[in-house]
Amino acid sequence: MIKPGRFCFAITLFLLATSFASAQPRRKVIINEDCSGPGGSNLQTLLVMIQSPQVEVLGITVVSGDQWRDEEVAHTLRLLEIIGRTDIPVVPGAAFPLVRTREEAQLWQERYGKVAYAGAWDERWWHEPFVVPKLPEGQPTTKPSEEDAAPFLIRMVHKYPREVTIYEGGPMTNLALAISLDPRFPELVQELVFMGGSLSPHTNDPEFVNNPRHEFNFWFDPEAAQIVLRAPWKKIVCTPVDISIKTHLTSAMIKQIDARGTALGRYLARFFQPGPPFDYMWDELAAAAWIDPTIITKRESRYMSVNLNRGAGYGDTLTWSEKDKPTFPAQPIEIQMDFDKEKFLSNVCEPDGRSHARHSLMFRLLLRRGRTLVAQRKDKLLNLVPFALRSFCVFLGQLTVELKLMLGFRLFPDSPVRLREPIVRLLQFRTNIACLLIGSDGLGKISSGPIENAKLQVRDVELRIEMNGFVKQRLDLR
Ligand SMILES: [Ca+2]
Repeated sequence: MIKPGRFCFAITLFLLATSFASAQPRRKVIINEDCSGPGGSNLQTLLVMIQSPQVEVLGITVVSGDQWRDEEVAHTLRLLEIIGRTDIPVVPGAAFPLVRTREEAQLWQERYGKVAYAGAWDERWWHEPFVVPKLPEGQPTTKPSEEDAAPFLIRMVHKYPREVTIYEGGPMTNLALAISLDPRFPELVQELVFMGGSLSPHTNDPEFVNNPRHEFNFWFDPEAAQIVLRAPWKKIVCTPVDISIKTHLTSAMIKQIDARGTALGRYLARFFQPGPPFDYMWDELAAAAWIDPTIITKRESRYMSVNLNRGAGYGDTLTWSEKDKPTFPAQPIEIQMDFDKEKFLSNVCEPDGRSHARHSLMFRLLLRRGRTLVAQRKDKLLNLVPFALRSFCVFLGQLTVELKLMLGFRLFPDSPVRLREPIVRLLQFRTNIACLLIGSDGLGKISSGPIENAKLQVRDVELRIEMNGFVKQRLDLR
């Protein structure tokens, strides 16, 4: 039984935590990403950014790359539902590269050799561009933004001139389009941070061993990369293949994440694919290094471009030093070459055996769920409400299972109610424990009393609350 006093105390704690979190201005970022999923480097990068208390994600602009855009948009929407951050706009961008096509890329491979990985074009999982296969993590009910990525990017940097970082983790098509529409776009951006390019990675990975200058994001849309790299950004930071392939998300780490028992932990564990090339933390590293630059231990400055000749090197990374650079307009790029593995990835155990008392940056960012939910909108008070309610419901969800053992619970399966009623009732009778189970029909059922098997009952449903039309939170209990 939850005592009213304890409930109010919990709410007060949430409010206090919230006010501290919003005391410092957060760094604004737009994440441009080829959001393939479920799980994996692209979506884990969204988590790294969204869950950092120092970061305000203005939006996620999606581009075809690892998968087709529409499928990526669906995976992104679903992930935001799982972590309760549907307030972040998901903005669809380019469905196709500027010039290169799948057919051309196939002919190119017949002539110059097969690439190890071709993203959305890859015949191993090929489907038509606008088909969205059934999502194993569940279909999203939220919708993407009606605005296109390029106008969104331009609008945001005019709204917050020189305050917004553009994080680029995929092919650069959306950025090239934004630059073409508004040549002032790069000047208005604080800095460009991107994962892409390859210099001389030390690896036996078949994707790079014979082609060290080949990298997928550049290869998929070389012309877009060229447009972006020669634009007048204030600062450019590059995370190339060279450093990315030194990162591995291990099964042991996933086990620790899963052990937290959260919906997000379960999601990450369920869709984790061990071993190269799936376990490289390509894009997470670029994001984490922007959040905490001290994890980078070695940097180099180079000039960078892309090979646009339609020969064997089409799409390859070109770099020069200050002394030998060509005469075309270019600017030095900060290239990350090595990082502090301990700080980035390793969890540190306490000497007394309490495991994982101090977690790595990556572990904390992947699992820092629910701490940065608020202060995104002008009316902060309204934002406090879903934060508190959501945290309460997380508590409630856990409590339901625990109470099964201590007191016992029972569902009333024949009493469907509309979404609004249970939560209003919950607020009116704060001492009552209620669990709202929502089926795909949008109807909810209140539970109370003994329950035979809570785990089975809640496995395929989600907890969702709605009040007066403006408070909506959902929690996936799978
Ligand atoms: Ca990516």
